[in-house]
Amino acid sequence: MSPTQTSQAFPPNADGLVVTYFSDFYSVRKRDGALVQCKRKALLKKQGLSVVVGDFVTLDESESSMGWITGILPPTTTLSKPKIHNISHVLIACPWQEPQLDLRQVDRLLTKVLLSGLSPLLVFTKADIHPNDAQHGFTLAEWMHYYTYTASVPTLSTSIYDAESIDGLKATLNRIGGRWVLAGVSGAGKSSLLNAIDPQLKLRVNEVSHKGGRGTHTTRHTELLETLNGLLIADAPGFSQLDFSLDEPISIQNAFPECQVSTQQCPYEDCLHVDEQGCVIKNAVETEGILKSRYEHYVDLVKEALAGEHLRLDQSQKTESATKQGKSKKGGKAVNVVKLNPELRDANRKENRQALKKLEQHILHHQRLEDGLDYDEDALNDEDF
Ligand SMILES: Nc1nc2c(ncn2[C@@H]2O[C@H](COP(=O)(O)OP(=O)(O)OP(=O)(O)O)[C@@H](O)[C@H]2O)c(=O)[nH]1
Ligand SMILES: [Mg+2]
Ligand SMILES: [Zn+2]
Repeated sequence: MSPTQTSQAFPPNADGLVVTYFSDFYSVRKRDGALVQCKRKALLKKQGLSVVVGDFVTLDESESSMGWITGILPPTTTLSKPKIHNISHVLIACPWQEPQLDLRQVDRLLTKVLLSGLSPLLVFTKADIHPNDAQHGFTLAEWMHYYTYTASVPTLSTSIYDAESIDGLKATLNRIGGRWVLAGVSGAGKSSLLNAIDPQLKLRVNEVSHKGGRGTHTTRHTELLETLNGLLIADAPGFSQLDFSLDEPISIQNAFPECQVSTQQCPYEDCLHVDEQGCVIKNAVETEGILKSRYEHYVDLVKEALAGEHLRLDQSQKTESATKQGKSKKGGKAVNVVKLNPELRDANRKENRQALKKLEQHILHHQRLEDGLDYDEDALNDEDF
């Protein structure tokens, strides 16, 4: 990383940028481009401040052999999986084949990215493997068309064996600029893509297991790299599930342009477009260009957000009744409740809790299956110094 390129990205009061962590140490790129291995000052730990890749930090370099991180500048953006701060763009690597195309995962990722205020670029990787075969009803070119024009997401396809596609990706990244992180399942070809963009990076890659059709979690740590032409981009371990803590189910539609309509068109002001009778979006599925599978992914996310909202509601009611004696549960804090269909609204608490428990178990089960038991980036990142 050259000094000039690195320092351009620095806020004036920062001494360094955390580019990765390993074992007990954080690697910090300084203003002059030099790399210094650092530990976190005990005071930061006492204050509960953890250091994350992408953080701008202040340093104490009085010891010659290593540095100490003394302060962390407030991040402008945060992403929890992969854990990284201060990025502006997310390159979502979606393998067309090997591992199997998983558009549910793509829509979850896109939602998380968009609702986090970051900008996505969707890249279908491994475009050399049977691009004209239909998957979930469409060829690669057709899916690209759908995501570009209906879902309004910038979309590219790449193959590491096709120099033209890599040049196209490089040109797009350079045109957009900013600080990037790669996201996508293990084996999607994230590290391979970075090696193709800049062969000097020499990142480790590994074959997708033929038996399970999954990646092997080759990349174990998130690392912010600078490519030959000065682009800051982080490689990250593959993951399948995301920590979703969505505030409001109604916000999910902001990530699905197909599900946005004016209030005149839908009979309900805050329509979730899930179970409401006469909802125009529900009626438009398949008939007017809203793809059934994409709508299903939307509904899944809304239900997940609803489950989260029920939990929070339940918890806040418990707190209210515990702290405000004599006040009925229903008389507690006013909560902005979204409109539910009568079935959901009338379901009793016990049923809700059972449904939520099932949903949580389902999510946990898939997370454990897909993440692999040996992989826990959070645990790795929570090392104490
Ligand atoms: N056919 C084909 N294979 C590719 C392409 N890109 C990557 N691969 C292969 O896919 C496998 C996985 O690639 P990686 O780059 O290790 O994937 P990753 O997303 O970094 O995986 P993790 O580090 O485990 O998250 C390797 O065997 C690569 O050679 C591509 O464009 N076409
Ligand atoms: Mg990798
Ligand atoms: Zn509606």
